Amino acid sequence: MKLLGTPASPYVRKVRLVLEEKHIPYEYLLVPALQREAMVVPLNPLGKIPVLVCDNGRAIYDSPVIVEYLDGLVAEPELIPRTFDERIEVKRWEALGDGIADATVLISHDYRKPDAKRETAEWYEKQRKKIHRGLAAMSKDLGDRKFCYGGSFTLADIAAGFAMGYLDQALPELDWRTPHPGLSQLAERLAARDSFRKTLPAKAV
Ligand SMILES: N[C@@H](CCC(=O)N[C@@H](CS)C(=O)NCC(=O)O)C(=O)O
Repeated sequence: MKLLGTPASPYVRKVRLVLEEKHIPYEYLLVPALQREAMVVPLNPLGKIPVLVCDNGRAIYDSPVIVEYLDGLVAEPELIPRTFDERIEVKRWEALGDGIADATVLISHDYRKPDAKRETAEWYEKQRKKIHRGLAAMSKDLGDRKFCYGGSFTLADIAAGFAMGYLDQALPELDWRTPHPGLSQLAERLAARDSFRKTLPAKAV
């Protein structure tokens, strides 16, 4: 199977973390910015990465669907619990991670616009509040436990890990570690895993 993406995309990293944790071999196809439309739109009408292309040509998007597909394709290690309630809880963690990444992407992309085209201070505050509230919910739910959900590593840990990693790279000035020491320790544990080390981008965009 092939994964279309770029190292700068947090959602691509989330999918790569799942591929690495499950030891699924894949070909990583880097999509240059100028070729995004030509390469991605025929596979995903929304024009977004990541896209997973199966060996039979089936294209799967977006990242929550890809992740669910991969977890069903290869049973072990189980990243999304099979039990209904547990599954929903882990997917809620995924929604928190995705939401924090969404707000971070918006801010980080806006930074690169010329001053006259930048969003207002209120807009920035609104996005930052989403990040802070998302982290506060993660922090509360993590408590003093080792894993985000249950007694083992799941997609919930990947969700928290990719979102915190992206925050560190894209908005290094936002100090989330001081108010959330438990999350900070979780981030250190996750960063030491092979999957996180292997997928750490040189630079976030
Ligand atoms: N919800 C999507 C988000 C994917 C996404 O927004 N990807 C960005 C790159 S970080 C993209 O391709 N943006 C191009 C566009 O929106 O046209 C997912 O989880 O896969």
